[in-house]
Amino acid sequence: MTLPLPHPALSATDPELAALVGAEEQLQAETLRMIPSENYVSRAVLEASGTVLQNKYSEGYAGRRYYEGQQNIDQVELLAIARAKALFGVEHANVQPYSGSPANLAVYLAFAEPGDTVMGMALPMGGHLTHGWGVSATGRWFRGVQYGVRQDTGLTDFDEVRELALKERPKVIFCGGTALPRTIDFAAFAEIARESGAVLVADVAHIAGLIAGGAHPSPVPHADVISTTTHKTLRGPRGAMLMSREEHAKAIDKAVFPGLQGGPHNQTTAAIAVALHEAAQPSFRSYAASVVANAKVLAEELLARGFDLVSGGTDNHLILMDLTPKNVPGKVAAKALDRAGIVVNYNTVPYDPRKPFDPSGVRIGTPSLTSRGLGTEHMAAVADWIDRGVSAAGAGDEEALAAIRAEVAELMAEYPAPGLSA
Ligand code: DSN
Repeated sequence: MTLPLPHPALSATDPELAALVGAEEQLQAETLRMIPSENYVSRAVLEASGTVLQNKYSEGYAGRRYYEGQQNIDQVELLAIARAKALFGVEHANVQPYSGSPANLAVYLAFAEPGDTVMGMALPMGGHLTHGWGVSATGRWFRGVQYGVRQDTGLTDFDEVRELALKERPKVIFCGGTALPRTIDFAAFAEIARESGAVLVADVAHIAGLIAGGAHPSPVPHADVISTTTHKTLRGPRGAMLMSREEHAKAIDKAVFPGLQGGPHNQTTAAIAVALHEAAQPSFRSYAASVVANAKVLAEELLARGFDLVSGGTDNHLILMDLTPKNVPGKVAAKALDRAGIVVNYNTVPYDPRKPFDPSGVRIGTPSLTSRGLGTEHMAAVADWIDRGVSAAGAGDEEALAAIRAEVAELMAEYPAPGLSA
């Protein structure tokens, strides 16, 4: 399939917008996309999210809606729920949250009152805004207490987590985050949550696809609630799900609707159902294993080139690099790599002396490149490009960046992206 993809109605009605979509297709096709929370969805997922399901209001749940005409919508939502339950082995699934932040807000609404103490990993340590960080509503409306990682190992300090939980007695403890390169020990968090009387929420947004594909341990049966987006390693549309034991089903459903949201985005629910179907296929297990294998080899290749990796490497899809020893700030490196056709994001590293908008680190990951079919044999080249790109960033060498961009585009042309190819 040649790019841009045909969008005949859009091109006829709004050529200006169609041109932007076409340019984005081109950009996604010719660059090496390494933001660990991004991916490529299949044509099937894209098609499902662009259907007339868009036209329907469906406040409520299947069989209990506030609008008529739900004959098909109920089936769509029930299908998505059944597939989520089967794939993750959970008793209850709510597929209506609009995205990860609303999903997490619904959890607070279900289990805490304003002013209650809640606990999660601090954002600069690898947590998420919605895990009680100060600038987020969750840190303003609740009393957020935050744990981190050890400075010497970059790993969760469970003694600190336990001590804090027993001292502060939070209503809710979140585990998981956005910049965690290591396996999450759900059992250890569950023990602490039990001891301190908290509800344990596993936010597995980053690793949901790895869990579904058997490449990361499951939070079932340790966590009371599992929160996830659907568009990262799970390779679905931009959306979210909350899963739990049956005992929490009512509280969660009530919190999502009518507690927090209005009508579910039915076109997204349909696309989630498709993604869950895809994730249940044997090929998805190979995909998940390859994401991790690629990340591990890439980490080794980067270490061999003198990069400092938080925690010394990775167990999953994500690598967090501290560029301090390279004398290049994370933002400078990320912007230069972008010009070189390698799309990453600048990121704080634990105990970062620099500011979040100008931090020391860069966060990279392998979900997207693995979706295109790149394997461990390509990771030396990827590490080389990153190494040359970071050096060029430090030296202000635009020619070197342009040369990398051409090499990247050449390889990408050989590995068409799902959704952008036939
Ligand atoms: N924005 C997501 C990420 O990049 O990890 C988290 O919400």
